[in-house]
Amino acid sequence: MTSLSVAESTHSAHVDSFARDHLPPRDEWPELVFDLPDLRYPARLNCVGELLDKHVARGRGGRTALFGEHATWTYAELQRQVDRIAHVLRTDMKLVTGNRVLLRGANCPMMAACILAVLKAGLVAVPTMPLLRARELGVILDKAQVNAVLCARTLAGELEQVEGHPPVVYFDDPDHADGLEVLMARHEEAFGAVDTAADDVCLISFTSGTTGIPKGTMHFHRDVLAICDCFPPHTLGSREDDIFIGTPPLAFTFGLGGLLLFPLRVGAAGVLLEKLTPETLLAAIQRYRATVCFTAPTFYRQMTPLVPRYDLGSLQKCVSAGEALPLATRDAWKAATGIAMIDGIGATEILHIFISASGDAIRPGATGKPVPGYRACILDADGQPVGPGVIGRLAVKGPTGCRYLADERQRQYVLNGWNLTGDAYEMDGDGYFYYRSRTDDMIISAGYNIAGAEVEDVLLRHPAVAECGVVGRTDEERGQIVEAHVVLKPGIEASDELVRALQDFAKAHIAPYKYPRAVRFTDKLPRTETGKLQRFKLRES
Ligand code: 3UK
Repeated sequence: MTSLSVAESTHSAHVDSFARDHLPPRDEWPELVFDLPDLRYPARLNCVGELLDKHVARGRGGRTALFGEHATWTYAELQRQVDRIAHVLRTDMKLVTGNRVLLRGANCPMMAACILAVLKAGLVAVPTMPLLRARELGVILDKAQVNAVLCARTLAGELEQVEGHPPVVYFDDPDHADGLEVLMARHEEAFGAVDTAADDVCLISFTSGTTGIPKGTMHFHRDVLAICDCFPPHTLGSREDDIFIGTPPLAFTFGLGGLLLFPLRVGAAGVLLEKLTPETLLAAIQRYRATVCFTAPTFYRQMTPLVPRYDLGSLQKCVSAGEALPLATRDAWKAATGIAMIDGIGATEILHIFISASGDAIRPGATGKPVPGYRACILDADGQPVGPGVIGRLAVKGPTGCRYLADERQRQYVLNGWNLTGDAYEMDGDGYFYYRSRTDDMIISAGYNIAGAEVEDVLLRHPAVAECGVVGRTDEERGQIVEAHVVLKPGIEASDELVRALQDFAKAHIAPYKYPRAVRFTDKLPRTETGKLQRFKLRES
């Protein structure tokens, strides 16, 4: 039997076939399943047509789409900005379909408009984290063979240090004759969404991986809509009168989905804020009357004691993702706000959340069940499915999945059609999924398997503890010992007595062999820009 090559399978709109040519071979892709009727998209599809133009065409152009610190745009205004940027990309910058455009900016309406314009113009967006340094940008520019850059003027520094970087147009730069705002002003006419194939690549998202060389994950126009049609309607229950707010950067798919794509899909509004602290996020929820919040567990922990100072009456739903949500954090947030958090595990490779639960379906300690549209199971070391009560490797499939840009690690992430996220999980008899640890972070001490997250959850319940990270430290006698790195609450002094108190507290609440034999106090835990604890740094410290 002959099979069509990837390039022949659909009629790509891409003149520059780089992205398509660098997809992994078809037999290394995960199996894609389209279990819901809503996931059957037409063969020709430009996601921006659905997310933006459709609302304007249906007479909803006057509704607010984006709130920002310096601009608030209705759907019609956002469309006008997007169309002008698309003209600049295609006419002034002479880009052809399939070209890659690197994007660099803090969360703000203009950054959002740039991303949408790249997609609408049939180009491929490569969004990057604002904090990346020249060396890291260089790797991405090279790996994705980037053709042009749209960059916020304030973030010019690191980019300009990259030798031989592609042409850049700066935004938030209204006084500069070559700035994006001046170029945009010359284009008044509408820009029709390029007639892309549903499986044309539109986004290369680099993993926020805590170690190793970043991996570019490639996603299609239909993937962008698929994530909007799984978690938001089925778990979150998003509606057109929702106002979405939160912290993750638009360059992190958690933020791209939660703050831009999900609101646009239902005609709701997103609030995009540049520099957020626990105080400013709470103040912004109050000010914008936000209804849905997306952030990481550590941010919820930091906001919890401050909640009584703000009017959060508008807030209805709180989504936590990026790392495991300790039960202690869930309970404290519920006590402070009355809101039961929606925990959800997502991954850059899969684009967004695939296991979660909300409302009455929440089971304490579990992440939840597969989001409608996704399937999940637990595999053992040989790739065989295991039943309830056995810890193994989390395996997922759905309408989206891992396709690395030219990367050998594709074969590690995909096994027999399943995406292996690198997480150790356990299922119960009712099909709920419980996070245990990253596969390579399981602590093995004197023959016992110990999940750091469980020890962290206990320590977080102690009144002296603000933050903690638990890792395995090499030990001659036991192989590894459990070591806790603890940040104390303000005003609490570290002492040997406190070490013993924390150890006794752990022994009293979980099996005593899991208690932290070593406790180290620190001012701050090392975290990525996406809120993930960098355990390897704790182990090295
Ligand atoms: C971990 C979680 C336990 C887990 C992400 C929502 O985090 C996202 O993507 P990344 O590629 O990291 C993926 C890994 O992060 N993780 C994320 N959420 C949870 N672990 N409980 C959770 N709720 O190790 C996973 O494999 O940075 C999250 C939406 C989009 C995303 N990209």
